[in-house]
Amino acid sequence: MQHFDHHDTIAAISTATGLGGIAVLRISGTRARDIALKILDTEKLKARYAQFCRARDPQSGEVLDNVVAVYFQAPASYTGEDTVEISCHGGYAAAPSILSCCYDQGARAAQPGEFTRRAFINGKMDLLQAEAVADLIHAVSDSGRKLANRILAGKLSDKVRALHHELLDIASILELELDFSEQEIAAMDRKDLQNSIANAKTHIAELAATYDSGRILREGALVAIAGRPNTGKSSLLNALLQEERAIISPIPGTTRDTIEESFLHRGMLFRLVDTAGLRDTEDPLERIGNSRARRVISEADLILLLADLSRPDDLAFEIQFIEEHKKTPLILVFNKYDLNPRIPEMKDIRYLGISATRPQNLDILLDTMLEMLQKHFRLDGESVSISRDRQRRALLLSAEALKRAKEAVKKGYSNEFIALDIREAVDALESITGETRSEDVLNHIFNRFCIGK
Ligand SMILES: Nc1nc2c(ncn2[C@@H]2O[C@H](COP(=O)(O)OP(=O)(O)OP(=O)(O)O)[C@@H](O)[C@H]2O)c(=O)[nH]1
Ligand SMILES: [Mg+2]
Repeated sequence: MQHFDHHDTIAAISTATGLGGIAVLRISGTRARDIALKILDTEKLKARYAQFCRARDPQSGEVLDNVVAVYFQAPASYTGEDTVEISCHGGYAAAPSILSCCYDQGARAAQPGEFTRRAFINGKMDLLQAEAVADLIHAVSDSGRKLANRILAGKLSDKVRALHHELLDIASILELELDFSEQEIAAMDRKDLQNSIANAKTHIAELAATYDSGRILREGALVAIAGRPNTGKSSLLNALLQEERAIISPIPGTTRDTIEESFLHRGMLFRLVDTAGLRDTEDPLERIGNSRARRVISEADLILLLADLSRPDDLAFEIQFIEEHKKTPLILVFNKYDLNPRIPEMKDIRYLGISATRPQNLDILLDTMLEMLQKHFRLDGESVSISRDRQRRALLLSAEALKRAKEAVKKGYSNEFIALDIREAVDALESITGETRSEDVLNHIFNRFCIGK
């Protein structure tokens, strides 16, 4: 278990290690300005002004670099504390030499995420927003960036707060009834109470159900390319990636392993997985490949089921497959359109003809993929989804407690009893925004941050 002394002044290089034009070093805490003034050969560090000056080793007097320093006076800084940001030259030498002087002058090395942790502790942001900071840094797609920005702007916090209010209303009614005897106040109709609790539970469960969309926006959609051997799955992967990633051959059963590659289309990340062709086989390696394929297919957010237009007659396998995977969005992709442009008529299923090798209709395929994911997971540009398992678990815990509360009302239990469950539901919601917090949870969240953030 880590212990943080929040009174220490901390320092770290906030930019990534490596060659680059500039690096930014951050010092935060009550001594930040003092320490900076010892290193910088300037008398003045006026709040919010960019000060061009030299950084010097106070012990040897050696000039380390020419820098620009900005002083942010508490509480008007990222952390809410006095902070100095020093921009110096990038690369491996300049910033570390200045950082080392900060340590000499009494600053402590910042832990991963410690600046943001302080921002949270000082009320600059709640836990959801702190997590969104990490999400923004880790975002690899426009959709991930947009979601992180919506959460940073407080849109998810607003939703959780609204749910919190809903529960507090219920709790206050129960308490009011407890405080006054039945003569003084008319008790809320038990049916109404049950309905209020049921409604709150539905709203909480709805937010929990946005987890998949949040995950997709952040980490990308898992798209399984599946189908019988030789239908052109690996060819499609290569065509979309525009590189010879997977081995292609006319021999059925070429691909054994699953091959995953990421691909961006219109700001959305697809995690494309090429899989082994599905068929009954005695070949032990192919059997392993088949079971790996089945696993990816069962986890997929979207399945591209490839069928071969050069042997169009028998679609029994595909029809059976579609039947078995009704829960997952699926596109039936008739490949080798260049060999045979006659696409069979299908019912109740999205389908289209493409050629992986020619290539033809790949743009239409990509847009169809995007559209199906958007529809199924309700990924419109404005939606706010939860994005972490931690958040989902807390919501489910809250919904679970409400379910017990509703049962308790139904069974005619006393208000004290019902209030306990409601309290638990409230606590679970508060843990999401960090109103109630444990060091363990904070360590878990902030340890995943980069140093210097
Ligand atoms: N004419 C034509 N041939 C294609 C097309 N797509 C794939 N092929 C050919 O079909 C054969 C099989 O292609 P693969 O991409 O290896 O098929 P696969 O589905 O990955 O096969 P397995 O890995 O064995 O399951 C190769 O000879 C490809 O060149 C297409 O759109 N048009
Ligand atoms: Mg293959």
